[in-house]
Amino acid sequence: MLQTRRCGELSEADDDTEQTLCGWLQETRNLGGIAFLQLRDSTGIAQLTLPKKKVGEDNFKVWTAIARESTLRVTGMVKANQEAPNGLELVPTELEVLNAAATPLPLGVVDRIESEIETRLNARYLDLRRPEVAAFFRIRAAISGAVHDHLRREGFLEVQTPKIIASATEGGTALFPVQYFDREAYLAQSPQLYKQVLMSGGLDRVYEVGPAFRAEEHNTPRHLNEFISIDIEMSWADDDDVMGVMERLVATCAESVSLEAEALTALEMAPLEVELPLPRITYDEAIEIASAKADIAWGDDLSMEATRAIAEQYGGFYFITKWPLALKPFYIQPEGEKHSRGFDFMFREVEMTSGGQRVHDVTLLEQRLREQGLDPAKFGPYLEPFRYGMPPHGGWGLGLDRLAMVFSGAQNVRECVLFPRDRNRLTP
Ligand code: AMO
Repeated sequence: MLQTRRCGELSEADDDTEQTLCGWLQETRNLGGIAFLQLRDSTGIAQLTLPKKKVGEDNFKVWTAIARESTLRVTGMVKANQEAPNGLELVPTELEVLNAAATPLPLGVVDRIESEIETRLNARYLDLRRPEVAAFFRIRAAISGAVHDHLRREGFLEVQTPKIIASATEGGTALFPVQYFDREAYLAQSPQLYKQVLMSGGLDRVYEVGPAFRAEEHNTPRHLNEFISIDIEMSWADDDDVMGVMERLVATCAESVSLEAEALTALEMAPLEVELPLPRITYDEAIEIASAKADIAWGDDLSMEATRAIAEQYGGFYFITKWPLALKPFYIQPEGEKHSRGFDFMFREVEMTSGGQRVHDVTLLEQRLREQGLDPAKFGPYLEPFRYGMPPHGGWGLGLDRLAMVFSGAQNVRECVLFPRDRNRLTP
């Protein structure tokens, strides 16, 4: 390694030892006879103290003129100093500029001025140097780790399905076409049909964490054109069973996030508490609650206004179950004439997940395709496994980006995505 300690790792035990640190020059305070430089890496900040007499006139001049956010490698003696942050300072004997930062910076790293999110995303590499921005990705990684651990513990097998596909999964719109040699193909909107085929394959419980692409025109704080979808599919199970997996998974995520004390502090965020079981209200009940506050009738999709009214009663995470059949995709199991075994999982007014019990009877599935204006002939490879022994099954799809957003208290999903893809953004 280029360094012997990381900046945030200097401790009393290092007093009077020679150490080498690497990091970004955050700030220089030149008082004439002495200067203080702050060196930062992902673990924290170390103070470099430059007494002019000790480091020499020439070094002093050169070292105090280095541009902010340049990368440095510094060697020197560590000294206890009550006045230094963390009670320690390093007096350099050698200081090498590894890479000088040009000026001015496209985005301030320590400046108090709040920059627009678009400016920040354009200079994401600088934005990420701020601990309160990096914190979003520590929370996101904690959630992602918890998802894998939890689902494996519940016996789910991790799978990967193709992202270049021949036909739509979530209805005909919102597909990105790609040129596949001499044919037209599409980017996958969801692993939906593949994960169902795997149930016929006898894999029983599968999960996938992977990208999903939606050519939607939406430009909201919750929508992306590329997002990470956490999908499960489970055989011999109904909607209730997969909602159970969902709520236990969210409780595990909450536990993992609560261990990220530093990130939560940087975000000024109290950890979310999840107490099981989570409320389950039916769509019919939801409409009753919402219609008192919003202009809405049975059969309508739930607007933000409607879900806000429901969230007033249910607060954090909750399920809305048994949606009208007409509002759910063809693969969701009907219940009675008008209802379905489809559900949404919400956090306040934000939809986190949709899922349900699936149709496993091929005649009904073909009928449902036709009812939704889709041609069963175009779904050949998807329908075939349903003719040769398909178990009853259910599953759901959960947006990792939205999960990270609510667990980190972000107001915009883009905060929790390194390089978001939205209606206007294709770079960086
Ligand atoms: P759905 O289309 O509701 O369901 O997507 C599931 C979850 O994925 C997330 N999500 C998005 N996140 C960010 N930007 C978007 N544009 C976006 N679209 C969806 C949301 C949403 O709840 N096949 C079904 C799932 C299933 O039944 O198993 C599906 O894809 O958090």
